[in-house]
Amino acid sequence: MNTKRFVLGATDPVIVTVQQHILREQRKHSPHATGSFSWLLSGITLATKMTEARVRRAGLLDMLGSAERVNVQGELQQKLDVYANAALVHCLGIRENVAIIASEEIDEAITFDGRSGPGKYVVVFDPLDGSSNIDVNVSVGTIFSILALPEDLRASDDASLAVLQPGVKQLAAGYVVYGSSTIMVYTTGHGVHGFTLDPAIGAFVLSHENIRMPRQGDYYSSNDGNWDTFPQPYRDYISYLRSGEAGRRYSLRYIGSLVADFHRTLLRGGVFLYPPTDKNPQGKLRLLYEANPVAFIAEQAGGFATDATQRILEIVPTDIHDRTPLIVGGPFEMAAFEKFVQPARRVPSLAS
Ligand code: P6P
Repeated sequence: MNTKRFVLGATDPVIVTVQQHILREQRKHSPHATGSFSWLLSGITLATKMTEARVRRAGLLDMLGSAERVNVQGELQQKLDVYANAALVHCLGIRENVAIIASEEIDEAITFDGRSGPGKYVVVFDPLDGSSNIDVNVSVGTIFSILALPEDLRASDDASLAVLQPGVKQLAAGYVVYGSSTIMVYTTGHGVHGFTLDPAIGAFVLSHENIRMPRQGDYYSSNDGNWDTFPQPYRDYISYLRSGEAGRRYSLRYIGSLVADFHRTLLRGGVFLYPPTDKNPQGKLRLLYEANPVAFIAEQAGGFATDATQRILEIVPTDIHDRTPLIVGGPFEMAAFEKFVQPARRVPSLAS
């Protein structure tokens, strides 16, 4: 019987889905990988595709507006927040290698019974960051962080002990930005890679391999409405960026949705900063499921992320919903920032 040899890529465009990519990365770096991690990641991609379908049709499905409920943050939950959270809890709950999850929308960590021991994971996420922008059609996003379940954790131990790990312990982190296109960006510690959702085939397809932050950008990203309550070193720093002394006059770009503001900073360079303010003296952004994933991605792409006193990734959490100041950007902007906050000197020298 004649058989026709098929040479992959000879005729059809070669596509690499996020599942293929994570398996390839695992085999490259952990030859004995079982695909367990890829199975977990498929739970996240499925949940985000479910959310994306609702985000795209929010106005048609009565998914806009408030769910008339207040979450643990004291923030009015949007209907899409509730849906996005439920999608992630469901899709991760049916992955038997997920032992514990923690969500911005839920006060306590959720433990799935009987799941302890080696090869189990903890997943922390903000199901729909920036949701206050949904009703005005501004980009929103899902942010996630994946940690190993401590093998010595007993079923009787408080689940938060497994969640309260510093960012340097992350095995993987990523986000999905629901913007003009839907893009997933993730890292497992071997570079940063972006995948664009192709609605025609329902798959995240590799579109940005090995993303690197530009050494210097043209934008700073900050809510200057809080200017009067920024600590002086931050005001001096922003004035420096605006002045032209850095070789260009930086423009302000601020969407008010962390995932969108960081995605632009990752691709175009520059700096995003949410300093301490009178209203949020500890900073507004959440350490575990906003700052840590963003910091892991930034550092893997050649950037830096601090709270002005230390690397974000070295902060030891005390509570699932800890807040932190966040300054994250490219090498030039972060080296300059260090000079303005040196008196608080514990920021590791960027030159080192
Ligand atoms: P502000 C959205 O509510 C969010 O948590 C982040 O996505 C965003 O960066 C920040 O808050 C915006 O806060 O105070 O500028 O509206």
